[in-house]
Amino acid sequence: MTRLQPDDICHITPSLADYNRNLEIKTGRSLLGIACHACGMDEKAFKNRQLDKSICVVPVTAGLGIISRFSDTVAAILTFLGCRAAVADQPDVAGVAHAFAIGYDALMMADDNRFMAIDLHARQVIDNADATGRGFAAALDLMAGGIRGRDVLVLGCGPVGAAGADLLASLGARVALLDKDRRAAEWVKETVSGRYRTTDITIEEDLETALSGHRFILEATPVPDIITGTLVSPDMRVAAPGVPLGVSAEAAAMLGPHLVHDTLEIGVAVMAVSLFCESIRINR
Ligand code: 2YH
Repeated sequence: MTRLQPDDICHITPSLADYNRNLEIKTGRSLLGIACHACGMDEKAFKNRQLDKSICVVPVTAGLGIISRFSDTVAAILTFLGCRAAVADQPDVAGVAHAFAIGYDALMMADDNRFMAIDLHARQVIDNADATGRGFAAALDLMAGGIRGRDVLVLGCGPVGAAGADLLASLGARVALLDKDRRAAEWVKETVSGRYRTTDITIEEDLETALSGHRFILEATPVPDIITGTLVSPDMRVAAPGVPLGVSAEAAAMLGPHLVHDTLEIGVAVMAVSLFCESIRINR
């Protein structure tokens, strides 16, 4: 798993409004709209109910330690979405205790391996990798104008790609999987096929061949630049949650508005909406 670097995230807070506008141009929906779409949630209903919720972001010193601006940036994204969010004034256990004592509704915290949101009322846990996969799959569905019945290629069958493949299959896409470890692709195929009782999940063997046969791509590998300019076609739509970006600079320029990529925003937005969806369900 890629550990985020300060350079991956330092641009996020000052450019949230621009990023949001760009998402609207690319997908027709805002950051919150994409997150609601990933959760099968009506955006208006969500907006009306979420405003009284508070989230505490707790810095974590374990492992390789604090990433400069990580917690601030997560809190800024949550605030941008309309949540009441703040960073705990102490890290680790003291920060968790502070969040309980103050009465926050949820926590967000990350170490080197996992980034989780924890609902302190409903005891629900949301994983960032799962949320990120679902969020970018939702963005791809929107860019495609509906993915039902279409062929989608998922590159990378780790937790992000697996979650993306799952949502795409649930939306009725025919999903082709490619991973350098064929067993990872087989596992996702088996799991998703079983869940949705579909025979529309296949495995590809070769990147070039797979890309030449697909317009809609979920790029969820941690490998930089695997989609080069020569592999891009003018009608492609690419959602790329992978860090570092798996699309070369030349390919990204060719794709222009048909590429969605970020390092934190969509994943955090889907985590927030997932938390509050569950609260809405439970409070009914
Ligand atoms: O970057 C990471 C992990 N690779 C998980 C990311 C999941 N997409 N973690 C961030 C660590 C943050 C640090 N402990 C802090 O500043 O609190």
